[in-house]
Amino acid sequence: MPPVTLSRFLIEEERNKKVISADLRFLVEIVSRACKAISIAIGKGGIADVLGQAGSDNIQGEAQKKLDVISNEILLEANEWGGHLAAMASEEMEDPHLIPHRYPKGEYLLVFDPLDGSSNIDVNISVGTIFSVLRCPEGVPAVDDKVFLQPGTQQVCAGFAVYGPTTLLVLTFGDGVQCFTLDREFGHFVLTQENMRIPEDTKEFAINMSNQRFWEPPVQRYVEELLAGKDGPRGKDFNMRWVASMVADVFRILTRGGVFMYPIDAKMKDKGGKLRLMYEANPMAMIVEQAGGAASTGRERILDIRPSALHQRVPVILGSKNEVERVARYHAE
Ligand code: P6P
Repeated sequence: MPPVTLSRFLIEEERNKKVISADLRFLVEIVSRACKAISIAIGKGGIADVLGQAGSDNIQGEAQKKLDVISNEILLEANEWGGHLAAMASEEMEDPHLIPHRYPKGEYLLVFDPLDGSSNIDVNISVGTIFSVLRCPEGVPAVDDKVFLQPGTQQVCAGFAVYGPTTLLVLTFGDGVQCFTLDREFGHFVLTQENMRIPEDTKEFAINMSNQRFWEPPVQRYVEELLAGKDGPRGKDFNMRWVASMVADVFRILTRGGVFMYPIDAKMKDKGGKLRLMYEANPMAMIVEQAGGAASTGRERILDIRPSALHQRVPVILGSKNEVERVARYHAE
């Protein structure tokens, strides 16, 4: 049987399973082509002078890398003419990008982190693109940031690309999680993993240990028990991984289990956390739950959060269900 390309998979999801609309299928095709273009831009590295700082800051007050700006532009230009979107929002822009009047508007909202983990770009470590698709509420007086403020349970699609040894595209429409690998020879994405599942137990955790002194007691207790290994209350040894690219850590967890934590800590308590709800935590939470995992702030299910701001930050504990539930239990005690 010939390989199932992304296009064929999407047609069959639309035609046979009625899981998606023609416009949503088109949206994902466009985003996948933008991810291909980003992969090519990143792959040029120092040869094409795309590394280093852009000389500007984003809404988060973070210095933008040239590739942050390039990736954001690629996604905006790829999506604004298609007639499938009402607006877009991005980590790299304070306000939503409205569809220019010269183009038709559609029913969907696309929100994305165009280049997640970009601090790893200059040291050649995997980075990625994370995106989330919502429906634009009908009859709104104006399309502004308020139309994006919907809980993660309202997402109709979530996905991320990993620009690593291979370029991958992980997708869910709420009907399981699929992974596609970019065939660079043909230039299309091919289905390589269907219905990905996260083991409910794990021996591997991911956290930035340099923040340990800032964590709240439940996270201190949880990580101390992991570090105590088989001599401690967990009775088994654990391994640790921290790529500092959420897409890479989450893909590893989708592949072999694990728990990823970016908890609230004292040095960023006023900001609400490190990771952003709308275009990091929510899409990853949908994907992880669709793969049988769990995603919590430690105190509530991430997908239930009612957003108050477009660039809102939240604590994130996600991955193997039994570990996430243990961390939540420690917060409740
Ligand atoms: P730290 C990348 O900047 C990111 O948003 C996530 O991809 C990643 O998990 C995290 O921040 C890394 O944060 O503090 O370890 O550099």
